Amino acid sequence: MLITDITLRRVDLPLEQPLRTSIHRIDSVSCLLVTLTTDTGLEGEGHIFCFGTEKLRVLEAMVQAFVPMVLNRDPFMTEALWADMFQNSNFLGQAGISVMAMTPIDIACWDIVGKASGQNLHRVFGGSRDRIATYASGGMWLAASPDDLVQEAQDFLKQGFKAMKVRLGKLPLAQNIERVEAVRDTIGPDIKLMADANQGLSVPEAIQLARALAPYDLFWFEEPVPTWDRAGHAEIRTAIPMALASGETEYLRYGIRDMIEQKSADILMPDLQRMGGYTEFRRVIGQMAAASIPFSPHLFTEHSLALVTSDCLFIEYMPWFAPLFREKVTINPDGTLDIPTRPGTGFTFDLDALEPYRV
Ligand code: SMN
Ligand code: MG
Repeated sequence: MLITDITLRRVDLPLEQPLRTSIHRIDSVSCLLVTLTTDTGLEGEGHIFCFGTEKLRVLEAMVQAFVPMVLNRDPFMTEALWADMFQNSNFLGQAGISVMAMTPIDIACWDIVGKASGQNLHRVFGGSRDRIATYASGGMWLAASPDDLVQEAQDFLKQGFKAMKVRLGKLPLAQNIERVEAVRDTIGPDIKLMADANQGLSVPEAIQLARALAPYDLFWFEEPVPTWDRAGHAEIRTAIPMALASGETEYLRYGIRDMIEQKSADILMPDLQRMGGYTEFRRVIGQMAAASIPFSPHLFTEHSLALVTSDCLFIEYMPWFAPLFREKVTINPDGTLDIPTRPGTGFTFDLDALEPYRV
């Protein structure tokens, strides 16, 4: 089987209102859709995203730069293609845009592998279960007031979520505490609650805040300080009463290795587009397993379902990418998501519905 064509599409998905975290200002979710065509007629799909269409063109240009090395390749030879794209990125840098651009190509190749075998990739990679716990992440942003947080937490409960994540950040200590308290009081003791500071704190601030949050039984405290401060992560981790989760901003096995070596996190959160796709993410699953560190993939609700192993704690439920696909994920009454059994990733682009959002 050979890849004969590659099609790139840009779509800009609007949000009801701009979102804020400590470090993000998000007006729209801008996605690059990549479709590989093969000489058998099988097609594979993958996507990456950024915030804003200006940067989307940068991602697109990098994917285009890989096209000559993708055409006429066997999509089953994922290791070889990944290694070639990675080596080819050396001069521009083997992280950031280069790695992100490898991602949709790698995912699309695996999508073809799954479709060719008639199996979902979760089974191709070694199936572990048919459902996985999820947590609500599409809300409780930094601009939300405590009253807004109460409302959003109630909405999440109504939708069936048994776990949810609130954003914290560079706010006065009392305000950060008030936010967590408002949510915990709303959801009661049996719902899991996570808090994400999005790198917004200093080490002493993070330790002070996390200790003050002890009464609210956080399942994890996420990304307290900048991602490059791995020693700071480790210092916080040993000083606080709850699990520290981090890793969404790291690249590849090397970033995750450094976090493991420096004991920076109790729970790791690799991000599919910063791992360069399934090929590398699966290596990283091995790394994390060897270190006995459980993981929860960052964002990418649909495409991360294939990566669920016995060490996966949660899939993040972020609704951003749902409009891309014909198939929808639904929350079961027990707060889990079904892992699809449809071939490939199990998700296919809804190109007709996306037509109004093309840029
Ligand atoms: C997050 C990351 C990127 C954009 C928005 C929110 C957040 C998360 O860190 O973990 O969901
Ligand atoms: Mg986060």
